[in-house]
Amino acid sequence: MRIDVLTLFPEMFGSPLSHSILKRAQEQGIVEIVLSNIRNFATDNYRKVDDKPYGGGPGMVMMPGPVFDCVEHVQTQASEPGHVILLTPQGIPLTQDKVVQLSRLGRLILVAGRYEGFDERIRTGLGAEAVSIGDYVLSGGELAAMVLIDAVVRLLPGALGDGDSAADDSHSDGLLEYPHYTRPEEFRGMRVPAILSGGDHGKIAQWRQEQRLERTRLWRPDLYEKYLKNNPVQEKKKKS
Ligand code: 6GU
Repeated sequence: MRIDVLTLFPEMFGSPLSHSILKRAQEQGIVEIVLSNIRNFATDNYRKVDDKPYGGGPGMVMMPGPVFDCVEHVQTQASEPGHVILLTPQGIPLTQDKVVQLSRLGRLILVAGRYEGFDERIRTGLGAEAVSIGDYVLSGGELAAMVLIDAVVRLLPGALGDGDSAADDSHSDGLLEYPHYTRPEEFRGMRVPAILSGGDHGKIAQWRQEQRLERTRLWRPDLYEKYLKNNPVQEKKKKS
């Protein structure tokens, strides 16, 4: 997969992209991540990329020209035009289902917004999709782009090490993950649940599933309702 990131702050991406799974995936050629500075596509002497909103109101808006030119420039660098995503709090929510869909594409072009937002013609004219990472406001789309990149790249074949698996991640099937324990067996008076060291793998699997249901019900009632709708059998099992 190739991921282009268009941003006014390419330096923000250095550290997250050069550690752990993202670093390894790039070294192994699983993903190529290319950063471009939108300001290099400004056309005036001040390298201006934002301007006042038509109709008035606070803040500044990202101008269409530099973003279009930057997208079109990176599109000349690979055969596929790529799926263009604008990172903005107005976008559709990024969910694990969405991440899985994106991980199946060959090329993503991520545009990180700053200021009050993008001129609307950036979205419509580029056929772009607006994506948000949650219901809170960040100072810009860069951190959101990094979140999206991390979530997508770890799903690419070969990106996770042998010991890791995306299959039983929280959210991969609509429930949160079960609680984990490692040594020591007793820590400051808190013991590992006996069932986990009992060796009965059937009982362990059942306990873990109960824990998943219970913590999802308590902490994410929204996910729990959805899960019960999709898996009506589970409810019966739980009550018995
Ligand atoms: Cl994608 N951008 C900004 N600026 N804030 C956000 C966001 C994106 N997602 C959640 N909050």
